Amino acid sequence: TANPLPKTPVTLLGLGAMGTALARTWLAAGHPLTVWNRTAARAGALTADGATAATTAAEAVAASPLVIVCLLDDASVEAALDATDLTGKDVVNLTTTTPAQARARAAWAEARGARYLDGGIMAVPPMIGVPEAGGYVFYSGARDLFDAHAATLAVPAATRYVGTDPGHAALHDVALLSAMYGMFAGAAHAFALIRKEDIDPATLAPLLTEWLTAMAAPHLTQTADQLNSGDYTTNVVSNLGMQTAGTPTFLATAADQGVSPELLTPYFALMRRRLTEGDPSEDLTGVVDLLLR
Ligand code: FVH
Repeated sequence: TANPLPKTPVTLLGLGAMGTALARTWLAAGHPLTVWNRTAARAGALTADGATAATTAAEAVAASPLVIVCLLDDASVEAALDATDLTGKDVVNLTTTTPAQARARAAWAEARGARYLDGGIMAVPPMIGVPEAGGYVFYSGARDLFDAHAATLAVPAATRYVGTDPGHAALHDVALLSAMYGMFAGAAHAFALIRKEDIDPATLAPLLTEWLTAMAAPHLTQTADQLNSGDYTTNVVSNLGMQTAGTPTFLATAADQGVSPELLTPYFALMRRRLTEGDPSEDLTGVVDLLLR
């Protein structure tokens, strides 16, 4: 049998919960792995499994052509990479940052002679190395870097390349997580509504899951179509006029149940504003435009 191709050596800066999970997958896949962490003791278990621990970030960067960074924030990335020689290196930054920080970091790395790819991890550590868990990583920035290391980058989690703008991985990451928090806010309100009743939260949870799943795809697809066409009118019954007319029922129910409406009222206020300024036969898409003001 032919010898398998040698695996790309990888350097990983950052052995927090996420960095350690990433490291384990590259080690298991047979990649030579050099690790560095500010608190050196966190490398112990990985070196026992075959990783090489560098004593400085500069030494770690020098060890491999591909340098993965997974630190707390952008400031820690600057602190870790500042005294390193990035000439000729492929830097992949999986640290969560803002899109603006990612763009600035790309320019910063490129000015130091590196190719730069930014990543936004859509997974928690237990999902890393577990493809069936559904986690993945958004990547944006240098396409040639992404293509050159596609197989290595796919070891911890599936990959989704979203364009050459290095800020777009972070932007997709924050957009999805923002939508998630909106959903969590609605769910918190729903659980609060039933909390003082003889209703088991465990029976509400699957109902919420089923309902949100059924609502999500049609709503999101319709919103995207309307934003693209500029025509926000809807021929379905639940238009802006009808939905706004229904909001007092939600507020009265919250009051009756002793629940603060504070998670719902900002959205309802935007619906009312759009209704005042717009057309009752619209969908809810006009709220997007109000947020842009
Ligand atoms: N954990 C998660 O669920 C999320 C999932 C989505 C992606 N995030 C982002 O991943 C980055 C790393 O997260 P983490 O979970 O590994 O975070 P921690 O366990 O808190 O480890 C932080 C590491 O950063 C090092 N560090 C902090 N400050 C500095 C600094 N000034 N200079 C150098 N390194 C620094 C820290 O080192 P130490 O405290 O062990 O010495 C850890 O290695 C993050 O952007 C998440 O938002 C994770």
